Amino acid sequence: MRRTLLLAGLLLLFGNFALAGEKGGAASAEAVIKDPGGKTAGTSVLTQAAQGVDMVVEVSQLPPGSHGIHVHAIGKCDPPDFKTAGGHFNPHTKKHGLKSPEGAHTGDLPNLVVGPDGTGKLSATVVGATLERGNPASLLNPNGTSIIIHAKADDEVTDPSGNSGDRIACGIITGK
Ligand SMILES: [Cu+2]
Repeated sequence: MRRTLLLAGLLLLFGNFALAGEKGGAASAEAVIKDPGGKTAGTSVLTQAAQGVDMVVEVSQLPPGSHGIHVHAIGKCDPPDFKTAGGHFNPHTKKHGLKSPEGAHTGDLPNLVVGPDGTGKLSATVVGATLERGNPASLLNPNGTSIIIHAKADDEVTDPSGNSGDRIACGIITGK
């Protein structure tokens, strides 16, 4: 009798885990970031957090300096201009800029700083986003999303893109 109960309990537990996995979608995601020539310029790992999605981006072989970096609204990275990635991911219809009084876009992030050796790392949270599929704020929504790195720094206030210039690298965010 006790063994039967234990077995039933275990089945219930595993059943719930399986259900949570399906309903909640991926708990993590990744992106391979490529330059306009199709060469890998970096990677990103994204994990679900309480306030949004934690994101770590590591790049190499990029021009030194500060670069605007955002989550864009479409999961497409067609070279060479990466325009197919669309505008910034903005499910809550705010204005651009972490310093804007009417901001920010969910996809807005602090600038990525690339050192003299061409490498850089950014750890940030995509506040208000989720990896839960079926949620309008999901980075894994049916249109997909992408990470874009720009030629210039984002001034963090000018709508819609912070004067950050051309798109120099792009990576499609995919669930694991
Ligand atoms: Cu951008």
